[in-house]
Amino acid sequence: MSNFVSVTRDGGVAVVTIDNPPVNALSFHVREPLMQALVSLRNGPDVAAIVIACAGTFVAGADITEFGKPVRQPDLRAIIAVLETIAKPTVAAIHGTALGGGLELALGCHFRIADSQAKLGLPEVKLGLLPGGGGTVRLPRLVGPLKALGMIVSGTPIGAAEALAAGLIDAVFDGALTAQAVRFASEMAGKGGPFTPVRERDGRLDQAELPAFDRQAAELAQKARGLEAPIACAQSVRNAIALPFEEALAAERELFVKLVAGDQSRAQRHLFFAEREAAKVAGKDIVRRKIARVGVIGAGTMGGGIAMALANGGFSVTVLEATQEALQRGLAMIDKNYAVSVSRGSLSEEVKQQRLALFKGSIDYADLVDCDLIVEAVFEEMAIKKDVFGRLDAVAKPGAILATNTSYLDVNEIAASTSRPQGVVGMHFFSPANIMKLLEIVRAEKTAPDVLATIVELARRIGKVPVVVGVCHGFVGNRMLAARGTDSEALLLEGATPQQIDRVFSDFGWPMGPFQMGDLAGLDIGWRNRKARGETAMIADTLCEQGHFGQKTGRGFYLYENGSRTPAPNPEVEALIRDKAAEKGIARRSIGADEIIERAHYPMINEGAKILEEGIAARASDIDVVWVNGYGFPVGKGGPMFWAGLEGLDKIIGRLDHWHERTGKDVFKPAPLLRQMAETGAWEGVAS
Ligand code: 3H9
Repeated sequence: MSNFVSVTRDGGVAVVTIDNPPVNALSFHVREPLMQALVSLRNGPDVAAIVIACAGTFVAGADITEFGKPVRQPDLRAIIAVLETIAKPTVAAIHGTALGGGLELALGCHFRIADSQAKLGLPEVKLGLLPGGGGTVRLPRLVGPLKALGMIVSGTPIGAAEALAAGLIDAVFDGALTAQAVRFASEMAGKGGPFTPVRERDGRLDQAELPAFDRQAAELAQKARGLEAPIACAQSVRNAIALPFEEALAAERELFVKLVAGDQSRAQRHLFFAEREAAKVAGKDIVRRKIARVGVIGAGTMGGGIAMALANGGFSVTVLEATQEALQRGLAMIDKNYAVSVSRGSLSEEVKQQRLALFKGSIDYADLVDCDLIVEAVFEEMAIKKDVFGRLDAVAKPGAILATNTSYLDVNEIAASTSRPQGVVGMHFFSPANIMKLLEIVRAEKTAPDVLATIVELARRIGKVPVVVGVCHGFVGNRMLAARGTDSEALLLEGATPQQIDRVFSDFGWPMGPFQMGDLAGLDIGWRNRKARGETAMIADTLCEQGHFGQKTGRGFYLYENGSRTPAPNPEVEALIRDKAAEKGIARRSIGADEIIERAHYPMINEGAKILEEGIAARASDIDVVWVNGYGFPVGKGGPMFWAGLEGLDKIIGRLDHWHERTGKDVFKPAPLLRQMAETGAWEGVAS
């Protein structure tokens, strides 16, 4: 008996219960007593069957904090090996989540039964890994190779009903699960066996399926965009079909060991913990405000998306617009967006109707009087925002939280336009707001701690990844984005082309490069911002002056002929770049990928260091969470600050010095914190 694993008896059935909160990870202190319990029950003369159950939730996987440290025996594979030597029926009783090593443990049992709400999956790929406890070789034996491939490469868990239909589990029960498992186990014991372990069930592994399997695996590999884990997952499931069990199992181990020690998995594990860390705000015991009804001001693209995100989290939403016409247009767009989800099969008609029933439209501020939270998403201009907040101040009930969705403006100034700055906070959603995960929560000078804590909790409830940031122009994300783009035009003038720069970005792992991105978002947006700040960008400004705003006008840095969304090189842009370079007397030269990487990415890291210095972000890992979830920074590189550690801080500082000397631009001047961290080795902690 241990604190973490206990054994009780119910007639001839032994129930082994794992209790290692919060998620029953298979830490060493669980594995050791679990192994002892199984060994002793295996030969126990009066034990007819064994149930493995859990307190709280079924096992959610190996203990991720143990990765990268020496493995302490018994490891999970040894435990499963012992399970498979047990001749009596073994039953996993699954409720909550059976994930990763948890599902692998269950696959070591003869039978699996589950609660109807249970979720089962092998999400290791999301940590840059493959299932390393035999999951890739056992799962295909139960559900078939193609289904296993889909589950393992996506990492997405399935529900109990689907698991039953696929053959992963043997029965679904509602109510007292352990009692059902005991009944099930004694029934099986009554049948007398022999009971076949999963490893010996080869019926569903058909060599003839290999060509179809390879086709599907090749498609998945294309989508992996430089990530090693999805490829390794597919290879390992293929081994399950092509190799004898033991050989396939050994090959899986080899791949796991390689991945777990690699930079990509380290990066993805860093992000797993970084996201959870970012969601913790100081003062765990702060009482949150109650949020039931929310208001959203503005039903344009952003306001509509925010309203949908909130309704998807179960909140009643009052959408406010300036005119009936704008309101109807906005509500119709929301309806249409849900209809698209229904047509794609990701939402049922019934759920769509439930969501729509949560919306109420209005053109009268007085209708916001019941709202506990009001999110403003109107035009990005200080005077307009202040006007809106003045009106809100007049109608909102005491204690209501007033949030602005500004992406650049000073939230302190917005808060000061009300009589209750302590109730004002920034909620910077990313477009499309109903899809994108990131939520920058802007803590203004006077934002009350309970307001902040309430919004962080609400963000989690609506499925967002929250990061608390301080007030500055562009907050964490857009401020670093500006730093990333500072030298883009110089690169063009000195010899690079938009397509060359974009290719370097996609080879790095970005979903797209900056010029494709600009064309997609609309070049007029940046143009308007630059004009407001008295800034210029020679090439982009010229395109805008000619009426070329990117995809929406069919022409930008690229050509989009006949409504195509695929960018084609634009010879006129290339000519424009050459002309402007000649005008400025710049001799164009060939520019390599390394130079593009460093002139775009190093200033961004430098800006990140300044953001830390100023306390705009609390931790380097918060910055990584912002960039991975809001801007598509490649997960396999762990975010800009983690990647900086991989790249080497000394190298980065050396190159920043070099470019600072050559260009005189501030973005290249190494931040004191960067130098300090390089000297003290403190960055090692950031990148570990
Ligand atoms: C694996 O199994 C490898 C094997 O194939 C091979 C072995 C040889 N370990 O997410 P939450 C912590 S790889 C350690 O906020 P929720 C988490 O950090 C693993 N810690 O809760 C947090 O700590 P804190 C495959 C873990 O209710 C606390 O638990 N499995 C682990 O929103 C609460 O977490 C996975 O990848 C862990 N495995 O969601 C599943 N899991 O409070 C990973 C969680 O100090 N886990 N913690 O910040 C999850 O997806 C979610 O945690 C889960 C619960 C859905 C289970």
